[in-house]
This record gives sequence, structure tokens and C-alpha cells, in this order.
Amino acid sequence: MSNDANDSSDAESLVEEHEQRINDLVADVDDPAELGADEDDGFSMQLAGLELDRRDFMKAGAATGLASAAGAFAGCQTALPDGKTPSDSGGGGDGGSQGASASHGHFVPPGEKDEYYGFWSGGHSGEIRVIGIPSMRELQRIPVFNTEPARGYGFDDQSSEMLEQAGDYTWGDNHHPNLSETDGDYDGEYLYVNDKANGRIARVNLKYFETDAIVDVPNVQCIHGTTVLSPDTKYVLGNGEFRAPLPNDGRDVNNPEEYTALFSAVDPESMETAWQVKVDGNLDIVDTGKEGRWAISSCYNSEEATEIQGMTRDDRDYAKVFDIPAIEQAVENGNYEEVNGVPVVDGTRESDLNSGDEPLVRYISTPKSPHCVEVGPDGKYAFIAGKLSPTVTMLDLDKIGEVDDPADAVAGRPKVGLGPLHTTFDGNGHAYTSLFIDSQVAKWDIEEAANAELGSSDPVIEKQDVHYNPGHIQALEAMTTDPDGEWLISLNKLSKDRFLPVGPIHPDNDQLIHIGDGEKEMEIVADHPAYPEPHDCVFAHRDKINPATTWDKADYEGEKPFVTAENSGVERTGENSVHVKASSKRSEYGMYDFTVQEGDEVRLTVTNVEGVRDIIHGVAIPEHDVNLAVAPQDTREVTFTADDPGVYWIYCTYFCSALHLEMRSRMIVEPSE
Ligand code: CUK
Ligand code: CUA
Repeated sequence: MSNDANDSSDAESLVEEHEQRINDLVADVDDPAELGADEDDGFSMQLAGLELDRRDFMKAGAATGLASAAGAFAGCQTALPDGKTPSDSGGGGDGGSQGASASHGHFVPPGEKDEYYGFWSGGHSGEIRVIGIPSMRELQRIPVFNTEPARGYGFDDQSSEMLEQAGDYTWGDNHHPNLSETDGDYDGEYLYVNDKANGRIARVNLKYFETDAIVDVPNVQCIHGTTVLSPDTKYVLGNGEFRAPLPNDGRDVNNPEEYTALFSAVDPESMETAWQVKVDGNLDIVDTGKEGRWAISSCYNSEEATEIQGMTRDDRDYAKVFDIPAIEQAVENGNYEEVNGVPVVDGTRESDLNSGDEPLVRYISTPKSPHCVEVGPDGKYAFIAGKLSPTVTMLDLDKIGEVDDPADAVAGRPKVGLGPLHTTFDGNGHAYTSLFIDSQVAKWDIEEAANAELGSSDPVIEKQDVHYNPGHIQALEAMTTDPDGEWLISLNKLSKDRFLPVGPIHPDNDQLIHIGDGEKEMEIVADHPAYPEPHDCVFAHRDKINPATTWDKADYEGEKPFVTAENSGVERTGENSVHVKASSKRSEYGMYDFTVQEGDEVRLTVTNVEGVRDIIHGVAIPEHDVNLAVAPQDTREVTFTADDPGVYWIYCTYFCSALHLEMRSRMIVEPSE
């Protein structure tokens, strides 16, 4: 096992080595063959009295000197009306009136509400974060693949059983939140998100802002790109990124050429895996057309290599276009192999199912290790960012089913800058692409790109420096058929010098950028530190999301009892088991104490009988790892064993009233003899 990257040990040569590798890999679209030698990529920025390669920001280890350079940088290109740099005009993003830009305030005064919900993936925190736009205030966190004491998630029986059945992992790496759609617009019902780490897809119920289902997708190790099938959420689609033996049961471990990547479709209601498609190469990001037929995935490892040198060898990879109705037909016709209970259809290039006029999967050559796929609001084009090519490839989705050679569906390929990762839209004919290596957002004209020569940079209208190294960017409702423009978020991977230092693990930096209707220049108005590592976010106007403010007990009728003060009590259910039921209200539980026997398995059911919003009662039992959070009209249950005799104070963990501290009960565990 050799790994060249470890050969040099001092920090400086590691940086040089990385730079060299990137320089060697970043392709020039005009002539990919010629790049990769030692030539300069020609990219530099002219600053007053200073010429600095944009990527020098990647190298700078110390904040010293960087801050001033960054200021100069931002100032040089982003001309604000008053000549200030973005950091002068509110980059601090502290939410005060000083924090709002002179021209485009994002400040939401006390007592007023944001216009948009933003749902952020939490990366390896495993959670979804709800952030108000434009204030950037964090409103809520929804635990998904993690456990969360403040919400009792992973503590009560229901959520811990769900996590257990979904593989019993202690974490997940969520990247791509997607809102459910009806008629191509957000219906406010559900949010779906992937777990890249363990190959899962979860569903969050937006009535309660709570995870209500998780599927551990069979036959894949990781689910990366994830999307719902527009326009009516027929499936949740997930890309298996890591190629592995199928099934991964010990066969073919030393034959990587036999490994395979799978494209999976999950039923959004039952949350079961409906079918999978085996493909050549790997699968990275996915989006769908607006009419329910096409799903387009990127592939960065067409080489099917197992190490970085091989994965980046070729100058071309693919976009893969899945024909959903054709796949459904193949499944219906029985043209599949069942693996671990799931129909797996063969969508490799050699497959018979791919030979006719209606192939299941169309392979379209694309430069080079592409990353994102996003379909524009009118559904005409899919935009595939080149990552190691400075271009975005536009696929004409109307043509895909008509042309003999799918390559003829390529409708444009503007050159936008170095390290293009993701594209978003303002609904007025502009695309915005994040440039990871250049640390910029490029705004460009879609129709001009369709008319320009491949590789032309003419369609680029403007570039905005961001700080630093953006991944996803999202504009308001950009994934619907009717984007709202106005604001764009750049989810920057690195924050470097932008915040007070907090040790060597830095926050990410989500920057709020005013784009208006796309006719004016972009303007950064806020920096927002984000706990690592959000990848993507999605926005919905507040009119489209209607959460309940208290529970509706009809939603759990038949599953859990509703416990009032009158029916609180202890019921012996077996020789070594009891069912304890208690109501809760300000400021007492249904019982001041209850008694169980040493060794009893205790099922504890607690209802919050209040109907007043925002009055939550907690249930903590010291030394038993018991922690419930019970919202008004909700009931939660937990099962544990009373192992050791003694007295255990039960207390409420939410400061619910002036008598909150007195809101207590005693669990008395009597010795067995
Ligand atoms: S991926 Cu992270 S920046 Cu998982 Cu959508 Cu592109
Ligand atoms: Cu109930 Cu504090």
C-alpha cells in the first residue's frame, strides 16, 4: 500500500504537492489533451499593486496578512455602491442594524419574522438545521441520524427503535435536503435527506419538524446525491457513490472491476426501496427533469479506479441519464435480478436493456470528473459542473430522447472558472455557479451560453468573491419551476480568517448574497458561521410550510395512550415488568412518586396535557439515561430497567414555569428482598 501524498512530511512541500496535483488535473476545456503539463493555468487576479493567484488563499496557513489581502480582493472586484468592501458593509453579519448593508438589508427586527424557511443539511452532525432567510437566524435543529437530548430524540422508544432498525449507527453524514413536491412546487409535507456515510435516506415530517422514517437502502454503502422525482415526488432517488461487490458478502473483494454502483429509488410513502439500477462508473450528484421522466446523475470515476491517480486519469467522464418510465417497465417485465429483496436492473453499457431505442441509461461524455447536476427552473437544461474542467455542460432535456447520439444533446458549455461545483438560478435567465478553486460565484447568461461556442467565457456576466471555497450555492426556491431570486447563499467550506479563532477546527462560512432579480451586481451582506459541515440547503417561502404548534393527539391514537392525571398510575404487567403512566402539566407530574421493584423493566408513558404552545415538559431520571421532551398534547414513551434499589428524583428539563424547579417526582426502587 503506497500513498504518494504521505511521502513529504513538511507542511510547505505538502501544500506545493497539492497545488501541483490540482494544476495537473484542472483541465482547459478548449484542449484538454494539452493541459496537465507544467504550464500556468493563466488564472490570476490583478490587484492594485499586487498580483495574486486566487488560489493562494488555499495555501495561507496563518491568518496574518490574509485578512488584508482578502479585503483588498473583495474590494477590487465587488464594487459596492459606496466603495466599501463587503466586510466593511456588514460582513460581520451580527444581525444588528450595523450588520445590514446600506443597500440591501437582511436584518429582521425583533418581533418580525423571516420570509423564507431555509433547511440546511448538517453534514456529519447528522441533523437538519432550520434557518430563517434573510436574517440567517437559526430557528430549530431537527435531529435525523444523530441523537439529540433537547428533543429526546434517540431516547424515547419510538425514535430509538427507528434508529436501531435503520442500522443502529450512531451518526450520519447528511448532504442533500429535498422538499416534497406536488405539481412541481413545495407542498410542505416532507423533507428527505441522505446519509452519505451509511447509505440511508430519511424523511422529516414537516407538520412536526420531526424525523418519522429512515430506510437503510440495501446493496449500497453510501447514498450521496439525493433528489425527489419532480413534479410529484413519485420517488426519492439516491446515488450510490462507492462501487462495491454486489452483494457485498465477501465475493470479488480483490476484483474492483467487478464492483458496481447503484442508482436507487425509494417509495416516499412506505420508505422502502422500490428498485435499483446497476451502472458503469460511479454516481455522484443527481437531479430530475420537471416532467417525471429523466433523472440525471454525474459520474466522476468512469475509470472505475480505486485510488486517486486512476480516478482522475481521464479527461472525460459521464453524465448518466436515467429514463424512469423505461426502468419501471423493465421491472414490471421481470427484467431484473433480486438482490437482498430489491429488484436490481442492469443499466451498464453492455446491458441488453440499454441496446434499443429506449435505453434505461444514456451515457453522455462530459469533462472532467464532473460534480453537480442541477436542472433549471424551466426544465429545459441540466447543468453539469466540470469540477476539474472550468466549464458547465448544458444538456438539452427535450433532445435527449430524440437524438441518436446522446452527445448531440449537449446544448452549451460555457467556461465559468476554476473548480465549478454547483449551479443555481434566479428565474430571470441567469445561472450562478460556485467556483471552489477560484473562491468565487460566477453569474452567467443561460441563453447566451446556449448560443455561444463550447468553451467560451462570453456568457459570464460577473464574478463575486466569496470566503472561501464554495460548495453548494442556492438561491431562493431555485429548484422549483418558479425561483424567487433576491437572495443566494454560498456555502463556503473554509472560513479561514473570517471569524474569531476558535481552535484548529474552523466553522464553515455561509454567506448571504443579494442577487435581486439578477439585473444588478451581486453583493455579500452577511457572513454566517456554520458548524461543520453543511453541504446543501433548500428554501421555501413561509406560506408553503405550515407546522403544528402543538400536537394533534389523533396522530398517535391507537399507538400510544393519552395519559391524564386521572389515569396516571403504576400497573404491573408481568413478574418483572411494570407500566408507569403519568401526565404532566405546569408544574407537576400525574404522580408525586411511584414504586417499582429492583430489576423491573419499566415502561414509562408521559403525556403533556397542556394545550398551550411552547410549554414543553421534560422527563429526566438520573442514572437511568432517561430523557424525554414532551410537547403540548404529545405523549412519549421510554423503556428501561430499574437495576439498583434506591430513590431517584425525576425532574423536568424545560423551564416551564416559575415552579419549574419544583416540578419533580420520585421513582422508588424497592430492594428485591
Ligand atoms: S456534495 Cu458537498 S459540496 Cu455532497 Cu452536494 Cu457538492
Ligand atoms: Cu415542566 Cu419544567
